[in-house]
Amino acid sequence: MATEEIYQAVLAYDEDLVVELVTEEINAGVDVGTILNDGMIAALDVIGREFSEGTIFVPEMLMAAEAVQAGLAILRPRLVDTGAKPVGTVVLGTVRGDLHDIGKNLVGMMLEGAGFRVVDLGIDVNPEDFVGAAAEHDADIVALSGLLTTSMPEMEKAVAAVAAGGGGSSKVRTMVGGPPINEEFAEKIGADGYGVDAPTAVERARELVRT
Ligand code: B12
Repeated sequence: MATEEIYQAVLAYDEDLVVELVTEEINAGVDVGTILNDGMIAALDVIGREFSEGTIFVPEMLMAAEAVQAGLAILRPRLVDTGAKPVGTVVLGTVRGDLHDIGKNLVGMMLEGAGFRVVDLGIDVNPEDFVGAAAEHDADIVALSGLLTTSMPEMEKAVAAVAAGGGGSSKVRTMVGGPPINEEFAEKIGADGYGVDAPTAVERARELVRT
């Protein structure tokens, strides 16, 4: 089964093969969610475990990430082009000190697919830049991603900065996510929403623009 082959290709850091197999799977009509979750994200979880165990190091983790990014680029049009009407604007970014962006990118694609305009500020974003972009783009939501435990205090600072309403953006709501984040933490830092994954991010964003 080719989804299993995609999983193996990520674990083999074979970017070209990932691209080839993802293209094949899409053409064969395989569900995008299956390719994503069972193929690519499942492999990244293994990579994370191997890194924790010390059997692989940062260069290998980076190669696996690049293979997944290449596969995601092929899935992107399927996730984004739904023709949905604009429902709101989301400023999105990974918090200061954190360079991980695969999950953020996925959240961005799914939000776009659900009809949100997404302004992606990238990685390592300062609290002031979230505030500035929210005002500039008249955002409804600022969505913050963080993968490191050291990102958690940065997330708290960014949420506080947005909530303080710098730049006249006091109506802006905040939404947070990433593996070290949970509902309790989101509540503790005063975020308006938390999502465990990209589909939940879309649900939360819809709720936030409705309320
Ligand atoms: C790939 C990877 C890297 C790549 C990142 C490349 C890139 N372009 O992103 C590289 C090699 C650069 C890297 C570097 C490092 N990494 Co790293 N990395 C990973 C790895 C293997 C995968 C992350 C990933 O992309 N997952 C797949 C995506 C789709 O999942 P996700 O990010 O969780 O996103 C989903 C949800 O969380 C949610 N979500 C995410 N964001 C948001 C935002 C909102 C608003 C919402 C609602 C939802 C949401 O939706 C997403 C989609 O479903 C993880 C292990 C793991 N399995 O998570 C380690 C991991 C995160 N890294 C780790 C570490 C330690 C590091 C380094 C410190 C290593 C080092 N010694 O240098 C550096 C840090 C660099 C930095 N300053 O950021 C640790 C973190 C430990 C911790 N608790 O702090 C992990 C967990 C590995 C481990 N087991 O030890 N890493």
